Amino acid sequence: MEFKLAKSHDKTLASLLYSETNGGEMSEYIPSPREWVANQVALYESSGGTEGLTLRDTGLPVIIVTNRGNKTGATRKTPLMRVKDGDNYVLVASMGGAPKHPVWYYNLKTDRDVEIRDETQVFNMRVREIKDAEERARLWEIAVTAYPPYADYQTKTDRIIPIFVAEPKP
Ligand code: F42
Repeated sequence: MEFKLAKSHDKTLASLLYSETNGGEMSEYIPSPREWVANQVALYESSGGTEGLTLRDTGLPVIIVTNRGNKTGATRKTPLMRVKDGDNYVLVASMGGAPKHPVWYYNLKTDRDVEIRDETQVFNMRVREIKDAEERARLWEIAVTAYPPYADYQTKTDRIIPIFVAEPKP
């Protein structure tokens, strides 16, 4: 019984999130399979960006990146730490220093158009992966200042943690 209630609530919430972010365009929203992540997205978005704004008890701010799945075409929503460089957002594919890139990394490589929700503000942006070593070093410093554990994550993995910058669409 409880399970059924939870499911039907999820469905309502999913369609709410869908209509909020896609303005009616047909695209199914598939929540993250990680419950704590899906819950943060649900709270953040259903409150219009007034609740669920930080990573657990760190007090550090989070944004929600909405993008398209590269195989399903579905709407995906990924909370990330808020790292700003002027008006741009820096997206760090750290996944806690795991050995593999997060799936959203491949989604953003395929479709560079994203929506970024930063609390009550929503921006349509386009991402580009940072390949230039100097540019990456500058943005990495900004990222580690905003969220110091990124430095530990980099020591845990052999991969170079990818960074995207999200810029306002031209
Ligand atoms: N992750 C970070 O990497 N960096 C951060 O700064 C960060 C901050 C953060 C703050 C709050 C919070 O709640 C979470 C935070 N996370 C951060 C975790 C982040 O939100 C992601 O959960 C994490 O990076 C893992 O991303 P992921 O894309 O690998 O997610 C997995 C669990 C996932 O959702 N997998 C899906 C699945 O069903 O297994 C795949 C979803 C998908 O995109 N599928 C594609 C499609 O077409 O729909 C196909 C993908 C393919 O290529 O096969």
